[in-house]
Amino acid sequence: MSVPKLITMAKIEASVLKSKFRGCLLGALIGDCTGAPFEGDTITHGDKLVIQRYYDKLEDPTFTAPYKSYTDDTAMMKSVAKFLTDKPEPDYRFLARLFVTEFFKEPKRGYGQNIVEVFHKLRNSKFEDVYKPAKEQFMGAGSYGNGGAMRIAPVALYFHDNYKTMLEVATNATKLTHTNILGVNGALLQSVAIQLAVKCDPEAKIDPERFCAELYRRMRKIERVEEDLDDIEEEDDGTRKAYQNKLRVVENLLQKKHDDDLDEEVILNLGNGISAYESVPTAIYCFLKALNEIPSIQTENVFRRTVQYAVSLGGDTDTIACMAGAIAGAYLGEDGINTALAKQCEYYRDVLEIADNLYVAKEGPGN
Ligand code: R7I
Ligand code: MG
Ligand code: MG
Repeated sequence: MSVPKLITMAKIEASVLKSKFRGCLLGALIGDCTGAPFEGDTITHGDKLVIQRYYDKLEDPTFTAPYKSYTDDTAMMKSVAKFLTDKPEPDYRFLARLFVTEFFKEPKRGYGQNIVEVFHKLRNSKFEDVYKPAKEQFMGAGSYGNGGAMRIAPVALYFHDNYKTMLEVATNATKLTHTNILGVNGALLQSVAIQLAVKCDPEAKIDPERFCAELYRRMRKIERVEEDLDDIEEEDDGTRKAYQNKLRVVENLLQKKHDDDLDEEVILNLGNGISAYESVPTAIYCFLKALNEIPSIQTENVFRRTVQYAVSLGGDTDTIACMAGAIAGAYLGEDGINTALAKQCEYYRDVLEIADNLYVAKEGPGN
């Protein structure tokens, strides 16, 4: 991919950064809450019209309905934020305890099947070796679910100015539950995408091709590390370059003209599943595609377009919309998000408070 470099801001003003912290976590919440009712669905052309009307209503300030509940995506993101806000240095045992406490407090938030087993093992072992239970899953292969990626936004925000530490903390935070290299690298890709979106000027239009090329450049380095490992076979190129290959697909799909058949191609080639590999690149594609108009979606608002498009692909809708929403919110900031839509979500005010606390923990109270 030899495209010109992405233009990012040299310095981010305090008020803009604060708004981006809010936008990112709010974006994740809205994607989770509004996407959850469609999780696991196959979406037909008719369903897309229903989804259009659903978001029209949610954006209408006079519309009253019971709030949309959040799921495990937000529940776990909460713990990641607390882990960064409450201690001066990363304490992964503390994070493992937060995950487990949150789960046993409200187990019915739609958690993945495997991760529930990890939580039980962590609790039963009294958190002795917090990395052991996750390593044992799937006969030692570890989970490649998207659970690591869906909750990673606070890490990308907190370390927005420190790329190396962001990758290190994201890796360790993910490995508490997901040790498969596809699960870990999926979380890294999502954190890299959010960090890059934070650096983009909300007043200037992002060039999707350049954004994608930048992600590709970074994943090439991240995935190259694995080449040194003896236990990965040379011919296992699918795993070694999984995300680089997916980003090439993203780039290719972005160049195609939109119609319903293209959505099918997206689902077929990028995926809409529960694995990180079949959902993180999809979320990135949703964000980049929604920067421009999408004929089947009637809205002027980029954030809404991102989330609505993600949901219209079906499958793991809460999580793909959560991840796409986090990236869009990190780019646009809180101002890019319709308040009426945000207010339809459970935990809306709390998420703003979490974002502000994270911002203060990072930038200091005077900023
Ligand atoms: O990744 P995880 O936290 O699940 C997140 C998803 C999101 O969509 C949430 O909204 C919620 O619905 O769940 O939880 P895991 O249990 O670790 O992974 C999810 C699922 O991926 C597992 O239950 C398996 O079905 C599948 N999976 C695997 N299957 C076979 N081999 C993950 N890793 C493997 C594997 O190595
Ligand atoms: Mg969920
Ligand atoms: Mg999900």
